[in-house]
Amino acid sequence: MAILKLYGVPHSTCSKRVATILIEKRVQFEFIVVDFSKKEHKSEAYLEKQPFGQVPYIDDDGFILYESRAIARYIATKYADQGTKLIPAGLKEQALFEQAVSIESSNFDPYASRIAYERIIKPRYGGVTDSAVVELQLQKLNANLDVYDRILSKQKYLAGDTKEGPLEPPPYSRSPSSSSSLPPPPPRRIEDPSTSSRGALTKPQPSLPRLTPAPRASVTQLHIYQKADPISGTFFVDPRIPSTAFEGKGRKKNPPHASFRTRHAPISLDLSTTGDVSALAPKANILVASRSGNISVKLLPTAPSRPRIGLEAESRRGNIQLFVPANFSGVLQLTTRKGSIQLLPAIASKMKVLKESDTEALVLIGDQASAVTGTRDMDFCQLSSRSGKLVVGLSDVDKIEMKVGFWQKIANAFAGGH
Ligand SMILES: N[C@@H](CCC(=O)N[C@@H](CS)C(=O)NCC(=O)O)C(=O)O
Repeated sequence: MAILKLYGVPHSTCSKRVATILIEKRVQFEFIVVDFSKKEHKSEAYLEKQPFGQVPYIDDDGFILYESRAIARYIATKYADQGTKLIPAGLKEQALFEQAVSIESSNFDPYASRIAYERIIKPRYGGVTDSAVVELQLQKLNANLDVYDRILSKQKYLAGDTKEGPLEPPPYSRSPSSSSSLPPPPPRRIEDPSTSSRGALTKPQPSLPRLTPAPRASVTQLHIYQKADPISGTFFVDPRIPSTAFEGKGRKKNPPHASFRTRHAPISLDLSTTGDVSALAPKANILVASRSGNISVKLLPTAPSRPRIGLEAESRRGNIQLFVPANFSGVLQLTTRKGSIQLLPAIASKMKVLKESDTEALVLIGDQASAVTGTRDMDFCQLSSRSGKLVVGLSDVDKIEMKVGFWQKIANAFAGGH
């Protein structure tokens, strides 16, 4: 059977709605980008499939279906026995589920989508936000969110107390890092992160966002920027949803599926991937960047069935340390202009140096046979700092020796130490 094709646009809410369900139900799919700039969605050929000239639609082995909620329902029913259970059994439970679905499409989406259109889509295409429209829609939305709060003060979820329920409205939920000024995310339902697979519905934390260290997708994408607050936590990145980060200005060649950036503050992360290896998105691209903060990344051991990691860590003045697991198989590229490079003993004994100078090192670690077939099946970590120190080690074996600083020496002296 042919792989399901999802025709959509990465930043479109409706496309993300369908992608979210496909991921929750663990259905392999191919995301085919419809080029709005070429008006592909208004072409005769496209209108044959989606007569309203909108995204998304799916082609499931020749079966064409559009309307994102109808697609979501079709996927949830077809794959009822796999992935997250989304539609409850039982007459009354299903009726309450339908009620919640309807609440989203009548009392949330019309307002949120209008605000998103005015504030995000319109300016992107050269238009000007109509703040009177935004104000009015915000008022209506906020009034409805008060009702959400009222419902959720009596029951756990919008559909009742059962865990199965509609996943909306994650597409408009704001990631903790979002710098846009969308209204506060509507769902006030808070789940226990250790049991939840729906982190997008949890209340965002103002700083130090931390996701559960379970290899299940909890938010569709995560892009965190903190000016002065540190970022730390454990994150499993799934590369199957095309990245929407860094569109337009500051566009990156390999847009990251997750990014963690600060201006001055340190970043300390444990990273891994989740989902399955796919020909479409073989690597989970992760960007970790700080202007002057120190960066510390530990890659967690990853099963061969998981996607490879494409890590880019950069700091202008900060130091970067990377620890890789014993089963790491990949290429490391380290570059510095005025800083230094240090490869700790255990990792140094496992690596093959491809290129080395005072300012650059290119090394291969692990299964060297895959290097012959190219780097697609390997991890790739690129570390660069203009004046900071780059240190790479093997997790649990290599140790970084902390130099005792001036103030520490004074403190030790007072404490009777050296
Ligand atoms: N009710 C439809 C709405 C589809 C829709 O509005 N799609 C937007 C993107 S989120 C679109 O294609 N806009 C372009 C247009 O209408 O020309 C669904 O849920 O699929």
